[in-house]
Amino acid sequence: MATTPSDDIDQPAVKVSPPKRTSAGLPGVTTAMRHAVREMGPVRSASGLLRMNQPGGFDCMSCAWPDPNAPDRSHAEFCENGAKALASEATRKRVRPELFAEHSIDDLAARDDHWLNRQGRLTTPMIREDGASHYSPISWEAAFERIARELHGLDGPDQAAFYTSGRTSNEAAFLYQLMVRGLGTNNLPDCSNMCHESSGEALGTTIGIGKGSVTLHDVETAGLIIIAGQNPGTNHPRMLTSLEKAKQQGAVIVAVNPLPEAGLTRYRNPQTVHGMVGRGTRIADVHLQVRLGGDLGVFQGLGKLLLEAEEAGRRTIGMTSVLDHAFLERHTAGLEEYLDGVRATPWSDIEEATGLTETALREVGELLLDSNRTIVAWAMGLTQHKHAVATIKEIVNLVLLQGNLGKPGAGLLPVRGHSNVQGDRTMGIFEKMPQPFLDRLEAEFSFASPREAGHDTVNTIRAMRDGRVRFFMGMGGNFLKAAPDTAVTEAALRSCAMTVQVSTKLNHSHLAPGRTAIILPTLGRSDLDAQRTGRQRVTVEDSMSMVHASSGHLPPPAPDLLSEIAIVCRLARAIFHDEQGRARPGSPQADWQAMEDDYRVIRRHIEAVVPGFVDYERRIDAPGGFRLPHGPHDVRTFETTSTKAHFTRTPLWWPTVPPGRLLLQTMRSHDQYNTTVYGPDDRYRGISGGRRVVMVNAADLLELGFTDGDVVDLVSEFTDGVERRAEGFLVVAYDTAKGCAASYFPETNVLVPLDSTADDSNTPTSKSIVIRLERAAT
Ligand SMILES: Nc1nc2c(c(=O)[nH]1)N[C@H]1C(S)=C(S)[C@@H](COP(=O)(O)OP(=O)(O)OC[C@H]3O[C@@H](n4cnc5c(=O)[nH]c(N)nc54)[C@H](O)[C@@H]3O)O[C@H]1N2
Ligand SMILES: Nc1nc2c(c(=O)[nH]1)N[C@H]1C(S)=C(S)[C@@H](COP(=O)(O)OP(=O)(O)OC[C@H]3O[C@@H](n4cnc5c(=O)[nH]c(N)nc54)[C@H](O)[C@@H]3O)O[C@H]1N2
Ligand code: SF4
Ligand SMILES: [Mo]
Repeated sequence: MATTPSDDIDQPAVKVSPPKRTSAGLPGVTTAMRHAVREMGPVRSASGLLRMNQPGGFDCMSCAWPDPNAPDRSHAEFCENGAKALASEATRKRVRPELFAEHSIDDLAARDDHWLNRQGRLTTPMIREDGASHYSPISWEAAFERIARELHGLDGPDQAAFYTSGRTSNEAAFLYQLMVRGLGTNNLPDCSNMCHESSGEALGTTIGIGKGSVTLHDVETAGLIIIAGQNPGTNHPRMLTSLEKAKQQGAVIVAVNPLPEAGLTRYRNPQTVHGMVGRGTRIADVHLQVRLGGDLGVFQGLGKLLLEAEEAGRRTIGMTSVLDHAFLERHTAGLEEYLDGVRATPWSDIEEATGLTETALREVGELLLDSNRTIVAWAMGLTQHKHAVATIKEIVNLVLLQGNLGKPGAGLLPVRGHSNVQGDRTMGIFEKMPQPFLDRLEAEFSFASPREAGHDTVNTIRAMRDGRVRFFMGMGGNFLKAAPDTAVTEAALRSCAMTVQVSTKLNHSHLAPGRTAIILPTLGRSDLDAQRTGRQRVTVEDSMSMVHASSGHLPPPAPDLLSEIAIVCRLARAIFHDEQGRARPGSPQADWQAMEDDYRVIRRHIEAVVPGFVDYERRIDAPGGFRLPHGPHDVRTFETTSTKAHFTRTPLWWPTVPPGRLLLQTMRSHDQYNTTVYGPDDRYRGISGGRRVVMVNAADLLELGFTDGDVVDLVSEFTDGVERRAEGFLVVAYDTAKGCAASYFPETNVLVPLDSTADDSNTPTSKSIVIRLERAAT
């Protein structure tokens, strides 16, 4: 039986107060400044915050929400959580070799995520030798040499896997994938596999491009915006500014969420004086309190209502019918089959799947008829379910019906998480990159790229567990804590011959070492990056395909820290060059030294390999950068097999839960960035002082025989018969949909079975875990 590590049981005194109805505003600004000044001191705080998201400054490292056009930017173009992310990265605290000498790996492993993060920035390359209890310092060159030697000693390149988290710049990501493919493997798992993979898969197969279609201008001029499975007040705070603008121009907003999230109910914009003191804007006009996993039913129900209205001879506002027949005829395929499916789905099933009434859905159906510019936005509440891909395809169906794709103010908006997760994909961080990309990569660097698909995240864990992968490298991220089934993932990492982590901060992935383990500290976004040819800039791509420059300016935490790019270039030289410094036969023909010295050289290679980057260097001189082409949005072209957008017919499915059990979602608090815990509070939800909390509907508690304030174990039940257990959670009666519970990740990742993944995207189903509550042993 799997249990949570006892280290996490760090629950000073949980306090629960009524959830907030308003987000941000003055309390948000105060919290942000407190964090910033405590970590960075007043001078660094001011200097850092004023250059965040500004032309010539650095891109916020937190989420992937885009920046407004340069003329529309304010001097403080950041939010509370952006400020916390900067404070965490630009802290003045340092992890020095002494910390590793003082604390054994086991000792550090017993600390919680918050404690580890508080130790500060990593400064020195460290190694854990086979059998050692502690990490000790190693020189950069020796570290690269050890890694290269380990890689050369493998039976084949597919015994290695190279993870990427989504903060890595375009330039670093491009070189990293080149190095990995140069070695001969496509084992490039990334955080996207656990995040928006379902969106990429659904959009790729239906509209021919796995990215969202809308621009910031579209959001601000939409007539109706449906936000499903997303908590922007915490995770994409500046989205609220755009939503507020949209509302001022008459947009109606619908939230589809099992929880009444604060930012969606009322929002105070801290960037306007009015926002600081006023009552704020009510963002969502309608809240559909859907059951976890009920969204396929929601979108099928809405499609059914549009069909019904069409058959009744009604019209979408500004159109001559409900459906956009000209668009459907010209640009789509599969409409009839889809409509047959929708017709055949009974309302009783839709009501059961969603936990909503037909009447509630009818209200939103009317809103759809009142708008000819509709956007659907979504995030993890939709992507991390067994039927996530089908659900997102159902969103595409709904959007296509009224022609809401490729016209202003309308479209599809998967809101990305990590600040450059979309860019990393564009650069080739993908275990199954399309063949034309590999063709161009080969041509540019005169080598033979591997062609067979590699391992994604879940398959990497399986391969390590089974001894097929023996080398793991993480370019950022915290694989151990972000991945599902913590106990299995930990054993998998520990079974490797070598693990290597390129990191800014200490985390638990450093503390589940392979036989030999190496930590390579690196520069973050806000750090000045100076190379032989001078100060460098890197580029990133946001959720809306805008590519722009980012350059840090703060003095780095240690003088000899290397950038991610320098790390890849030096490691590649160690791998691909022989003792005489000559390139080994078959390796990519690349001048790694020139690329390390001058990042413009990397961008020239990117320009040759990745479509849409023509005139790269000049176009990032523009303050907001440039937008990559998006066929469906820009010109209504679809790179699918039929050159049309595809409707999909999916039988209605929803997760069912045996009696006495609940469906658990694992989500983020307001005080964390994924596995980085900034503090123990979740202000908007009224929870403070601890994270081991499970929110359950009061009626469910009554039925299950528990009360608010009980302490319970969460026991996950899965078809593999293994009982996974997370101990000691405080029960909080909370306004969530009936039958559903909510708790925070990463403490609950121990409950997510490795084999419970989404169909077609293999994303762990972190938002639907069947659990039972058990009274905790006292
Ligand atoms: N401050 C901060 N910002 C972040 C992050 C962070 O950790 N902290 N993480 C970044 C990353 S990598 C990502 S991917 C994004 C994540 O951004 P979100 O997707 O907003 O993150 P989650 O906390 O997982 O929230 C999921 C939301 O979906 C709802 N939900 C859960 N299940 C369902 C469902 O079945 N149906 C519906 N309709 N709703 C559901 C939850 O109630 C919650 O409101 O944020 C990014 N930004
Ligand atoms: N149960 C559950 N599990 C989930 C999720 C969920 O909702 N529920 N969400 C999933 C999602 S959406 C995601 S994206 C993943 C996130 O998975 P990851 O991206 O792997 O995790 P993070 O916590 O963002 O990684 C934090 C670490 O990144 C390192 N880091 C920070 N900045 C930099 C940098 O600039 N360079 C380098 N090299 N390192 C840096 C620091 O050392 C820090 O400790 O987690 C997934 N796991
Ligand atoms: S909305 Fe996201 S990108 Fe913008 S400042 Fe806030 S955390 Fe950073
Ligand atoms: Mo994510």
